[in-house]
Amino acid sequence: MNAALVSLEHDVLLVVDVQNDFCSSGALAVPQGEAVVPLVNQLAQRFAHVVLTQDWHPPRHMSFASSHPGRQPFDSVEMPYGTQTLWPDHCIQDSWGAAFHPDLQIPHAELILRKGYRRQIDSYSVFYENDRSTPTGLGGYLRERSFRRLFLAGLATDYCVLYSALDARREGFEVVVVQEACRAIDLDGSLASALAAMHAAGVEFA
Ligand code: VGL
Ligand code: ZN
Repeated sequence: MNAALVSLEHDVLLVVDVQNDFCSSGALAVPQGEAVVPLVNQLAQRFAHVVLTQDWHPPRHMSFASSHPGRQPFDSVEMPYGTQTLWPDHCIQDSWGAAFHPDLQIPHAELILRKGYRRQIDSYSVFYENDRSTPTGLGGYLRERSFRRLFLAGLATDYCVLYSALDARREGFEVVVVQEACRAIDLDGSLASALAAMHAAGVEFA
């Protein structure tokens, strides 16, 4: 990606869920999750505007397998809003796992957006919860600040980054996914289908 192509005024870098639980020693480790940290740090220096997001669940969140007796992590269950993958307990509010990776260094980040704090609904996208209709408020924030183009980096490519990128397109933003600064969980081919869905939605890749 050419730094000269970044508009300092209308571009924003969205750093998605670079939290301990998504890194190697975390509860929902994304393979090589921590490898994005130095890349994201460098990338952030090219942007005047950076937003960080944090997966932020209360204890006994309904996306946790432990909230469904007899179910295992990575099973699927039907929730009132649709099919939900069950995860190990992760990113519990104010825990070590929910904290940003200690090497993440983006002091000029202007907003930290938390999501997934309602016990009954998961939220992969940073724009809408998994019912696809409850907004996080980020769309309004970005519009009010006149951002037009979103660069996405972080974890995980096939969940939070995917759903955020698709919703951002729906909200009318240009979207660039910085693929080398993302890592995937890759359950049953979910990375390949995520890349295809993002291409089809007009997401660009850098
Ligand atoms: C995520 C699974 C569960 C993500 C969050 O940020 O990609 N994935 N919670
Ligand atoms: Zn989560």
